[in-house]
Amino acid sequence: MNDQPSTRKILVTGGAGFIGSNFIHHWIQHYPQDQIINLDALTYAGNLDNLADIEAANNYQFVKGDICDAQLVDKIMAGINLVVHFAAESHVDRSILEPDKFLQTNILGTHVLLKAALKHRVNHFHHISTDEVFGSLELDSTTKFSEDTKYNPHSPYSASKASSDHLVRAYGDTYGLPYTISNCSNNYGPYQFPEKFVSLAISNLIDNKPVPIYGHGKNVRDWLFVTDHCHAIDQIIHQGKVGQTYLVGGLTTDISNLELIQIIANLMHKPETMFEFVSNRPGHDLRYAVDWSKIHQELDWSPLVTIEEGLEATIDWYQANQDWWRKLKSQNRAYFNKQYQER
Ligand code: NAD
Ligand code: TDX
Repeated sequence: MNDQPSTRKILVTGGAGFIGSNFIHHWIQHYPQDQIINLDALTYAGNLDNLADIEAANNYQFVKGDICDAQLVDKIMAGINLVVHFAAESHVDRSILEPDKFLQTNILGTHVLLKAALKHRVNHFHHISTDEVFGSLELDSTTKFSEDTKYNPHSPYSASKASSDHLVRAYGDTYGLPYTISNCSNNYGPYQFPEKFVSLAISNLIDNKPVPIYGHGKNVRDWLFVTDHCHAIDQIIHQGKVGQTYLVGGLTTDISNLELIQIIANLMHKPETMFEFVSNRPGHDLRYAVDWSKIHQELDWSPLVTIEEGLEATIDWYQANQDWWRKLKSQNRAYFNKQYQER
């Protein structure tokens, strides 16, 4: 995008989470001249261990705080050139158990950021969103989500993200805030909290525990390796057009949850049968598929990592970083007990 000084002051929200911490690593490696401020409330999903290697770097600063705290956000926003907004409650299952937090952070928190960005004349606000805002596609169809697909969210999570997308566009259309939005598919990779399907599956299988499969397991997701996502955000920030939305997806074609578990089990040399069917997620979307041709044609971005390569790298990382996820699983035992009725 235009009008950026050579040394940028960048506010990353939610940078202690999964994608945010991968993004900060990416940015510091590629643009060491920039100053990054990471504003993160350190909810259960925020983890400073993810950034331990850069915590003392002089181009990086961590601020513990809530994006809903208007006074704090106003103070931090002064002098910021670029906002990259990841902070959110991100887990669909938790949104079914406790929707209030999702509305608070994802909708109201985004609004606090937008107001402050406008007031301080930030040059560019990039909002990270999800393909889940589009709802569900039919199984066995070839239809994909595109930038023109109508919003039709089904979970409190996706409804709150849809709402935040609308607010970002409203601030662009009404007040002229220079924004871009990306709606991406399911990310996987290092540093993902072990509640999401891939990270839960790998960590369970390391312990020879079965992977819980919701419903019939035929649900389909589009899988995006997290470094491919970080490159896409980078492209949008540098080449994207103000007021545009870009869909970002991976290299998979209609892999069901059951098939994905079989691939993971094979890569880990575990029996393919090491899963168990459990009760379905209420409102469980059947199929997501992302047409990423706009970002490919306009910004020359494509995903590079195949599902096998990405899963291999992810499995290696979870094998080598068992302290990282064991601590999180044990600290969050109450959630896992409630969600999976483990005793
Ligand atoms: P995550 O849950 O791993 O991390 C979220 C981060 O936000 C955490 O560090 C948390 O502490 C922080 N946070 C939460 N509430 C906050 C608040 N009120 N104030 C400040 N910080 C707060 O999430 P993720 O998977 O890294 O997702 C990042 C973004 O990408 C989210 O906006 C999510 O909706 C979106 N997204 C994620 C995926 C995916 O597959 N993970 C896919 C599409 C879109
Ligand atoms: O134990 C499980 N068993 C199971 O069958 C879990 C945790 C999930 N699933 C299924 C549900 C989905 O069909 O696996 C699929 C993927 O589930 P999640 O990892 O929870 O991802 P999803 O619900 O698709 O949402 C994710 O991708 C889009 C992220 O959590 C969101 O933040 C993102 O917007």
